[in-house]
Amino acid sequence: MRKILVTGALGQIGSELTMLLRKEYGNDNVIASSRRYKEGHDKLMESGVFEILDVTDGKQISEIVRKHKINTIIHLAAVLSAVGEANPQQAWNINMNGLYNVLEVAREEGCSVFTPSSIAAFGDSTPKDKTPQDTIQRPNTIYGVTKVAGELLCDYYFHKYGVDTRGVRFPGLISYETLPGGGTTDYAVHIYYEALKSKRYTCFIAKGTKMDMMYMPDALKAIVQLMEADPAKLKHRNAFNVTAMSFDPEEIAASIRKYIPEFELDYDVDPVRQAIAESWPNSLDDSAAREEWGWSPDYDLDSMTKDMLEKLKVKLGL
Ligand code: VAH
Repeated sequence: MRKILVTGALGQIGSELTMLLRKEYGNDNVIASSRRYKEGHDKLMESGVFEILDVTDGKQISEIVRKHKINTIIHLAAVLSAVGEANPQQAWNINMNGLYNVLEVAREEGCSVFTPSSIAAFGDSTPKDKTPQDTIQRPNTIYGVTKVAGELLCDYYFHKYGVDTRGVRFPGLISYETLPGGGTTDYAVHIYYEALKSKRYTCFIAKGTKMDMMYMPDALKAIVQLMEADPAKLKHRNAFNVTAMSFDPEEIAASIRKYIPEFELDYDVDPVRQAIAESWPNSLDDSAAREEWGWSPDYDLDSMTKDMLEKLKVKLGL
């Protein structure tokens, strides 16, 4: 039986993944953890064990893994792209020392590890359209550097020590439960909130800037599907390209206008996040994930927009 520790469990992915895992594996088999407690996660707190955990302290990870007899670590605690550029040293410390500590405990205690990489692991010299699974990876953000290093470190722990490491390269993730924590793709979440609240949005990413995106239900499905995949079929392990759609701000605005015709979009481009976005792919080739573990998304842009607007109306009491 899986006994799972989720790090970063109060973040955009972790807060929803923890609830899904508790439904699939049993409340008592999923331990949520975060560096500090945050308001607004009552159901998560009430439905199972929550531990305060700073992943930069390997001893804390080891104690929690032993205390709860953990055999699977889903490591989500990380600093994202835009916040990382504002504090590269903190990003390196949390993203790299945190992952190293998780892998060391997994090696000592015999745990499997799932940790996501990102399309941020690609840079300007990477082919931008239908970015291949195996290609040039020279990112110029500290977040991207930690993602490439993380992919290589996870591969190393598999080949050197036999630690069952797995992961995907996530595109921008869109969800309505928990706001994203300081990324470049966050505009694609904020735009839905503003469309409902004020029927207008000022976008910090420029017109025509395409990025890969995915609705959160598909991201959660990818995590569980890869975690449970037959290891004999995995030629890749820690960096599967996965995607569901690719759009620019005008295209998501057009999708919103199918439900809110008067929605208006204008721009106030943030040069830092625009530069990051331009260094990332326009679209990914996710055929390796489809072939090796049956990846296939359920949501496209319009079905995501429909569901996001419906769920946010309830959440915002509109
Ligand atoms: C970010 N949401 O914007 C994250 C993600 C591909 C983007 O890694 O930093």
